[in-house]
Amino acid sequence: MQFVDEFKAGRLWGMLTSIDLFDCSPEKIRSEKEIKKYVIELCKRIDMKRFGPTYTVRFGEEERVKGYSMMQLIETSNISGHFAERTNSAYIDIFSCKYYDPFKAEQFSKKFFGAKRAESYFTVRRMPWAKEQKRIEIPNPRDWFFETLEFNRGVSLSLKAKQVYSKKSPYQNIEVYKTKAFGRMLVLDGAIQLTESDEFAYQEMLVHPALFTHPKPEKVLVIGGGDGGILREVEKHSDVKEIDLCEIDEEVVLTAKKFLPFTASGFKDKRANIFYEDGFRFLKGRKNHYDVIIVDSTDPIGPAKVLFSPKFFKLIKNSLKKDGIMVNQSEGIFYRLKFIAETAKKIKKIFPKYWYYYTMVPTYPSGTIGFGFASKKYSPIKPRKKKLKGSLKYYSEEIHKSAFVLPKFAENLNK
Ligand code: SPD
Repeated sequence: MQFVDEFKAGRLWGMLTSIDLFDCSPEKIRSEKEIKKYVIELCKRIDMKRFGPTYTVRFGEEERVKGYSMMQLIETSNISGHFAERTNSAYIDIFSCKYYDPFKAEQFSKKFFGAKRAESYFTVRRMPWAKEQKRIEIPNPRDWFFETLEFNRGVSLSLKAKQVYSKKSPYQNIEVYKTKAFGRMLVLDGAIQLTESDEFAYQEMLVHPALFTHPKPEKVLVIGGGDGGILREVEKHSDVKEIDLCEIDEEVVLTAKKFLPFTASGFKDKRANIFYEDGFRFLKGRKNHYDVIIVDSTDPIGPAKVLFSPKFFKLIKNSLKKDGIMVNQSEGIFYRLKFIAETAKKIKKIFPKYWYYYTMVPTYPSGTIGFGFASKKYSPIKPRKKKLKGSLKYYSEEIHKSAFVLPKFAENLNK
């Protein structure tokens, strides 16, 4: 990195990282003990020697500034911060003449304080004689989106991106970015849900294997799928007569309609009925009703965790007709094989038939994501032939068949 070389060459003498953390864990930022623990751990992570103790002062009964301020001397400079209780935010500055990794500092701080969003800024201080030198460009995290995929193993995905929308709904943080490489991008609670240029690989593969397997998929239910992309794909099947979509968060649909026309086109079809409801409640009221149920969920943490539970799979089974099929978002085999195997075990206890299959999506963790295919009667191995309205970019008969063939390390899932 040019920046490091500049440091080594002695042309820069200090770097300052300002980290703003939003929606932090209230318990953490209100605890003097946790703040001190954070400083010690941060210094270890960025290899910075501390001098003296961490000073903390509690400020104000005035609401606006209520909270702790912190100061820690470190080799060649200091770390300071303020922890604002009114807004659950933290503002941390790390200034040092010794090089450290600002991204590491940001990622660790975000994780430690359980922040939902972080914004960081870097700036450098120069030697007086370096004034005339060409300004170096320092990557500014404000222009980059980071998704921490595997914090403990140190894996993250970064995309050059500008935020165009952000809203906190009652269920989650919704963000839309414009990325340089992949076009528009939808992010929920920090996790990429789709991008304009690769979403087809996910939506087509969650929908078409089931709809090419079922001989008469007249009634289809989509659970989740608030961006509309799954609807768009289901609507390509003219044998589908009725599509219900049950999305808990209306804000996702509104966001898609405003910023993601390429998926929101799915809301225009007359066969689509939209329900803003909890999936559990919705299913309880519809027994023996659907031919195919498609679960387009976020990752199995937080609110979506229940969508991977036996209770949920039982409800789905009851809402399907006697030859019904369920397909669900089921994570990728490189990072989540254990979870996938556990979920497969749960589904196999409830449905007579189960397979895992997968697709490739460059902006998802490890570039792959898979689906569960649970069936009361039909096997997906031989897709039927039928004509679709509209074109496809990923799905084909050959892809359908090959998607169920798993790499050696994961083949037990389908045994
Ligand atoms: N790791 C992210 C998985 C996202 C699955 N849902 C995508 C929604 C697209 N309709």
